[in-house]
Amino acid sequence: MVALASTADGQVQRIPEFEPAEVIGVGPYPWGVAAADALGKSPIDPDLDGYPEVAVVVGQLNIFDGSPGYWNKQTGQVVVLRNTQNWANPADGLDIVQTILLDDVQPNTISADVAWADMDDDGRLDLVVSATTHFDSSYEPGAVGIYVYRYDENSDQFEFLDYGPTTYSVRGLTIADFDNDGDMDVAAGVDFLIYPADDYDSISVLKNDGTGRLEPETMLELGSESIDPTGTVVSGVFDLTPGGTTLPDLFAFRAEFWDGVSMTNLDGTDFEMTTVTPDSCAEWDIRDFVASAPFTSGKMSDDIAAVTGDGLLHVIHSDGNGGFTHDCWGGDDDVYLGSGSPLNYRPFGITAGHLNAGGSKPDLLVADEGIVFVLGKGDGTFQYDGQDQRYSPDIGTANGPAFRVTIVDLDQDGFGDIITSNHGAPGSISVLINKFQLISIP
Ligand SMILES: [Ca+2]
Ligand SMILES: [Ca+2]
Ligand SMILES: [Ca+2]
Ligand SMILES: [Ca+2]
Repeated sequence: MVALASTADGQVQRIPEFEPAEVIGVGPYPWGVAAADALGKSPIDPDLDGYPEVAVVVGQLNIFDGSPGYWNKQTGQVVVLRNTQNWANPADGLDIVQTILLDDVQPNTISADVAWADMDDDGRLDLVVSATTHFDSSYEPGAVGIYVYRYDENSDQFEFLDYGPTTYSVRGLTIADFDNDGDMDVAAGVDFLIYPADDYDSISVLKNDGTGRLEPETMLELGSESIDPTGTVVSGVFDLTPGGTTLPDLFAFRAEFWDGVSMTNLDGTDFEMTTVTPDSCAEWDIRDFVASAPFTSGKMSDDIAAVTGDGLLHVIHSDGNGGFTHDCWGGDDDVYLGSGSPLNYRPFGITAGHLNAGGSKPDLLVADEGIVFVLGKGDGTFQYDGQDQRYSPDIGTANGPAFRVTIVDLDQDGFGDIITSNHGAPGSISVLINKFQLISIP
């Protein structure tokens, strides 16, 4: 069975369409959102069932209210939603089953991003949360750093396991086994809400001690004394030299210098820094919009996608040796997403995943108040038509702009569905079920 291709407007991939968005209230100012199969479909049937659960951070801090932002004096949370498998009625597909308060160390803590990973190596996914502070000088600051909540099979809930402090408030989170010892480690970028300040352009790496607890932070300096924090960091395979593929590398942009830094992992602790500069036709003023994925089939290393405030989606191509290339002179490496695209200095999200039948061709989804996606062609370029509304599905009445996004197959029909966290009060997530179906060609 193959997907029926459309050739209208010169486009060769069929554009996925979505059921009307289901909006679920989760609490004030949601930030990061992540999905993975972490629970069974009910407490009575707690074994894993293949259907992904959702975790969304409820930050309690309005990131769009300028610096230092508006904090509502509440502790940051993580809300866990169980996948009930009831996708015949998407309103019944997710149930809130736990609300975790990040008050384990200091109640004035703001939760930022979240990821699923089996930290304690028991075969079940745990929650990793980055924590920033409320930036209100009249209150004691929160305990910034990385929090780990492990799945407990007796309670079918997540319980506090560890807190790894970081020097600065952290936001963007990426999980990988950086030292290749079989245990998942954590890297985080500095929250740009800390701006203005100095020398915040670093990445915090916290290794797993083998039990899910975190070793003391290693700070990776991005080679400057920039006043601009790093915001988001991504991991990927950017180094194909012998031994390089077993050590996940890192990449972050430096907004102040309009460039990026490729961090080649040498041994899990030492990283070799390579500055990546765009061609003279481009300026990379990028903070939160970074994703890595194998956009080029057969190349074995990952590429980087990022969005700038002028509405351009940039793709930079790994050379397999820790470096990157970017051709903006007719090389189709940039996609203009159009007006209404992401604004400078505004944090939003980008994610890679599969939205149509091109299983080996990752697509990209961008939060830009609403959402917009582009379809990967598998050669590092993307199919997109800004005039076609199907590329910008409606997120419903969401009480806030789409902020973080994720692509995950919630109903297990083989096609990626969309979840957005909507950064308002009351805040919500929007769930858009993909209607894509394979069509047999006789
Ligand atoms: Ca599940
Ligand atoms: Ca676990
Ligand atoms: Ca490790
Ligand atoms: Ca689906």
